[in-house]
Amino acid sequence: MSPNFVTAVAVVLCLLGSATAYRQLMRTGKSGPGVVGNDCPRSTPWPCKSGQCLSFAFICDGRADCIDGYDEDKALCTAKDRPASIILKMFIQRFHYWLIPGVLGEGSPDTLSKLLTEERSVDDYAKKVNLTAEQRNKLVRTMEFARDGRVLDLILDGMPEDAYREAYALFGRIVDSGFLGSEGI
Ligand SMILES: [Ca+2]
Repeated sequence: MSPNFVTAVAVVLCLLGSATAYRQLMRTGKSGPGVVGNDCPRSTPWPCKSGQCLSFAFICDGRADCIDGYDEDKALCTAKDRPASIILKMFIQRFHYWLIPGVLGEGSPDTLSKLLTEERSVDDYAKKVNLTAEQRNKLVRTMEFARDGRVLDLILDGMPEDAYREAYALFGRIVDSGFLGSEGI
């Protein structure tokens, strides 16, 4: 199991934990160390805010199963599919001379990593970072090359060789989460 995966799972568990705490608070009017767990059975351990219990398979599967649709909440599902922003931030810091502004645009590693984790699509990201059309296309191309394992094309495009493993894992995962829309297929 890769550290990235473990961190991502930890982030999702935190999000799920805060949803549980929220529901507990709504029901009992109190929270704190004495309040743990939820009333859902083991087979369907995830509590909707609206009170139903779901198995993990129903979270972010594209169909609303909670009455209020919280299992398909955009922020929840984007975070579930993306690398943790702390991992992205370390990657961007390490290779900033390649990535900023050449690939990701202008911004601090902190800001850019958060936007890459949270923005639904490359166009939303491009707007927030004020990318030109040319910069946006370069970002799309870099992510596609990384996802497809085209090392040589990435190097010809300016990638330092030792950035490849992380670029492949991190950008590949962002593309797989639907960041490029129909362009990423
Ligand atoms: Ca669902």
